[in-house]
Amino acid sequence: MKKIFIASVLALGLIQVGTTAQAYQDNEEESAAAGQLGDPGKVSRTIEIIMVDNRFKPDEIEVKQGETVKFVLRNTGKKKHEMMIGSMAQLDKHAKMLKQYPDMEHSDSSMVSVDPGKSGELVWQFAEAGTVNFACPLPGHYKGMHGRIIIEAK
Ligand SMILES: [Cu+2]
Repeated sequence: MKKIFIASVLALGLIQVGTTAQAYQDNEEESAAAGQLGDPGKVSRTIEIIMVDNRFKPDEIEVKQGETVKFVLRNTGKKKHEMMIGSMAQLDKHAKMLKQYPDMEHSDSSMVSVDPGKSGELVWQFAEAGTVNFACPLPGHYKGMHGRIIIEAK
């Protein structure tokens, strides 16, 4: 039984590596810099995103290079959700870790965790033009809970 379990964990690992490689091919020009935590005093725009079980609405957002955006996340679902901003590689890595260790305490400046019926905020400054991804990295959510932020050049 133990052997079967280990084999399936390895198989999942391989699938995720495959997905990452595919994402790289799709986004060859994707910037490595997803941006950074923004200064709440410099917010130029507030964008509301609704979290449902298990999707983001909207799941495609356009911003301008250098802009500081305040994301207000409203969780209207029945489960806890998270929004994490990063490259596909960063998101894949984080989701994979959570799949292996679901009870792992995790927090990062690039993410916000929102309980059902609650709201959360994430202020983010976008650096380079290109595409940045966001996702809910929680196990069972990650596959469908994805979005894209398109950063328009100045
Ligand atoms: Cu979620």
